[in-house]
Amino acid sequence: MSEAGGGRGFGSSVPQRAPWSLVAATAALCLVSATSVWTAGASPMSREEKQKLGNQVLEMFDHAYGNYMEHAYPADELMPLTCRGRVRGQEPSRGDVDDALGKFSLTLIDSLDTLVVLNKTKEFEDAVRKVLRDVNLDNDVVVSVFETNIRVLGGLLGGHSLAIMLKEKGEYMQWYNDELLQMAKQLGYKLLPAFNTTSGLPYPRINLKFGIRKPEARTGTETDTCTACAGTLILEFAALSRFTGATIFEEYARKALDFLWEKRQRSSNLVGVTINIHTGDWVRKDSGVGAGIDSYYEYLLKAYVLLGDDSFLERFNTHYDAIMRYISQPPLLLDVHIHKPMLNARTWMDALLAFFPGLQVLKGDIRPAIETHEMLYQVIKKHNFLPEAFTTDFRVHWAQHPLRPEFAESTYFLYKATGDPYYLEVGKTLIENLNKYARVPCGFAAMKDVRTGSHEDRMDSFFLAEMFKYLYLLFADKEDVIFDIEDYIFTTEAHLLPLWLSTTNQRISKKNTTSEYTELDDSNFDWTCPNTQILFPNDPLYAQSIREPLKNVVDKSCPRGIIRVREESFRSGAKPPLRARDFMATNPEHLEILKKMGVSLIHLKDGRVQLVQHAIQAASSIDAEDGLRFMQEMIELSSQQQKEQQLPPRAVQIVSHPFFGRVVLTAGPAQFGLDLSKHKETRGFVASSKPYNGCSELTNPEAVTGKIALIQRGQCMFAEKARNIQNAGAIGGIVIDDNEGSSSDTAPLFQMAGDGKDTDDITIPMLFLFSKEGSIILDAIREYEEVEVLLSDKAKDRDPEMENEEQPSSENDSQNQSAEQIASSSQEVDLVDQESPEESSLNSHPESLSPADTDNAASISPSEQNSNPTENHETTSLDGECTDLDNQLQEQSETEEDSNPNVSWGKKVQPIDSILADWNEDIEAFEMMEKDEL
Ligand code: DMJ
Repeated sequence: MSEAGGGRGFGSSVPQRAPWSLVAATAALCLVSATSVWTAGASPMSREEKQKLGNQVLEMFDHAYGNYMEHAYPADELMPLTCRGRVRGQEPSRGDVDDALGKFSLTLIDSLDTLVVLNKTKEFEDAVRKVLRDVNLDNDVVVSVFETNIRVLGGLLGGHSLAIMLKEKGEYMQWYNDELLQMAKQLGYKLLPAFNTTSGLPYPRINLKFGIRKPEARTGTETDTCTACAGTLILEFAALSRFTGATIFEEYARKALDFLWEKRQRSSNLVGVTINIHTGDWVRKDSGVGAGIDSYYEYLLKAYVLLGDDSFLERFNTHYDAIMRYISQPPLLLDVHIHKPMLNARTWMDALLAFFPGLQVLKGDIRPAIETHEMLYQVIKKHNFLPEAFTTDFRVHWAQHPLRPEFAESTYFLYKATGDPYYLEVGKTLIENLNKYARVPCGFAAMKDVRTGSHEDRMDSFFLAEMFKYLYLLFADKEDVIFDIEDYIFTTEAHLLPLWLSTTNQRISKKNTTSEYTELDDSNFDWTCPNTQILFPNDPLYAQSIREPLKNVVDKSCPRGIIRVREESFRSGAKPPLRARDFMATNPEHLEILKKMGVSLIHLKDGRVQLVQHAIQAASSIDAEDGLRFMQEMIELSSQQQKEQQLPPRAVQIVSHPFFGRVVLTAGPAQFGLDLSKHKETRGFVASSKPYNGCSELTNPEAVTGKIALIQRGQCMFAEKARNIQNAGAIGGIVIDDNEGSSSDTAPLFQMAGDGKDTDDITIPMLFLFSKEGSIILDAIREYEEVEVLLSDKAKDRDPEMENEEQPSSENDSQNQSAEQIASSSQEVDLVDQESPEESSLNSHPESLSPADTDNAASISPSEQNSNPTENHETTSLDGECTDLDNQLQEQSETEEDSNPNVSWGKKVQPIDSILADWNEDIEAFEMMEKDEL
């Protein structure tokens, strides 16, 4: 898509403005531009290069937005692999993720203010006209209240904010008469019925046409919502009230926030992930800063900035103090239990927490922001993108990456706060990776698996709302944006709301809750503005000096070695409690410890051993608590290792013109034939076999010889198909599902099993594609005839050279690429090897949980009763490299103890009854947590 008139790219001349102001909003807002402060450190980036990168971002936006408008609009989102619109009801359901889609041209609305930030004013004008002409907010469709608020209401309000700004300038939008605001108001009224609960917390979903109550609504029976879902409304709702004068919206959003505040866990000052909207009971009591809670904290601080109401800042500070005390273990941010905050609830982190360093910048607490951001960047360098979840030792936990913008957001804010050009280099890497791995001919596709580089047919609207804004602004100088960005605050979806709203229509009565706030000691306010010492240390190398010790934190991490343990116990000379990962059922000392903790072993008939905890039988309440944690660790270890046992998917990468490796399909492996994880990849042109089911001798051997044969699933065993195509001379095979419409987006991948006989005779690689992925290849054959693919365990990097590889590859080429591929994936293979079931006895954990009334149970198989060679191996080989981190932890724990004398987790005595009650809730919450999607 070409940039239409009116758009100004980087480097064009616009009237010079005043230099950056120091502070964007009210007194506590610490978002500062320090670009002029920087004098040394990482090499500064020239204006030319920044402009070049800015223009690259513009071109990428055009590619994403242009393809959406051309191939998907008026649908909600673009499906970039099949190059069409995603219309709810017409595609297989993806569960909760689809609740963002309300048949209201979501991507267009979410993109409105991005167009203005990127100086595409003419396109903005066109887009607003399309929204007014085409969008219907009255569809009979059940949508998420949270997503509709942040993306659609926020999108309309952001569009309105910039439309009136442009109108005032006198050139564009002269015809505009608050039409977007009227739509926003209409939508606001549509969302209000969701708040019809005694608590004031909104229902999680609403039917746009029928609301909640009517039978046709098909919603309104839910009992739970996430904290972020109920606590991320105030910016949009208050803006709507203040723009329109209708106070009801701000009142409802405030009421929900007040309720959440009342329900915080009073001793830890933390909130859980999920809450019952009727009773206010916490349903999930784990607490972090990522999925399910993230933007609740964000909105408390930003509500203070936008509305100038001190109570929001006080609440935020109270929560922030708790976060820094319990959740922050720099550079990690690890979930804990709200009522046992020294107890980690997980051994992994989710990608959504990547926004937190950006929020810390706004708060003015730069040091931990730099540390966490650096850790995240190293994870990205390892996997090209931030996987949806990764473990504390930085292995992939959930492998998808839906092009989330949070890390770019934090990078932008950190650059503004420090002026360190390092963050420009980080942004450059993000741009390169997006182009190299996510760009497809029809937009940008989410990563299905960051390890293989395979794609998902999905481009979420937040990619346009947020990613391009933050990347563009990162490289922009003040004159590259046609308005002053510092006059606005970013919502969680990066929509822009003007700060002047703070003094407009303030007719909402504020609840006086100040007396309820926790007394905070002075140290808490060291983190808040104004603290120019921390924000603007005189040393320009400040950020670099904080990053330096963390340089190799990801590569040299000691597997599972950096989770907080009970430091107090160590220092008092007590033995550290038994960790689940160290447990050996053959070690009498361990069995003795188990007994003390109230954990008994039951030998099951099938040879497995079941662990059951009766807290009441523990020697003391502290032992009971240790037992509780041991059981929880055992369950988590078990589920994590079950996950690791699943064979990682393989990749089918289309390498011929016009794909050039940009489309990567997720494929299932086979239990027979060439193992692509151990051997080189196979590259070749594809040809359909005859008969297509491959169940008898092929009648077209000349067509498949030297090629990768396509065969349809069904009618005979996979191994039989493999033999038939191998006999016909094929060098590989792709089985395509015969179940029309199936897709790896909606169905779990599986391995193709052998036929029960010896399959050693099958030497070619075989992969499985669901029907949707298979049809991408079949469509490509129809269109381009010659289609060449690469079968591998990880997609090959798409460097520009691949575009020159239009000639059919010779065997030599293939060998060379193989070497390259093996080299590029060796790190990954090692990692997988380390975790392979053969090497880790705990990998074969058959989890069996029996949350009987007061019992906690987990089962292990006999093979698990030995020591864990993987753990031993990993710990031994990395021992030396863990020293730094261990020291850091030691130092951190000492600091924690100094600054927090009230916390003495090891000594806290909790009555057995309350431990049992907590445990039952924990175990349910834990099971739900594992099931939950981000
Ligand atoms: C966005 O829709 C918003 O930032 C939300 O708060 C959570 N994250 C997604 C994008 O990852």
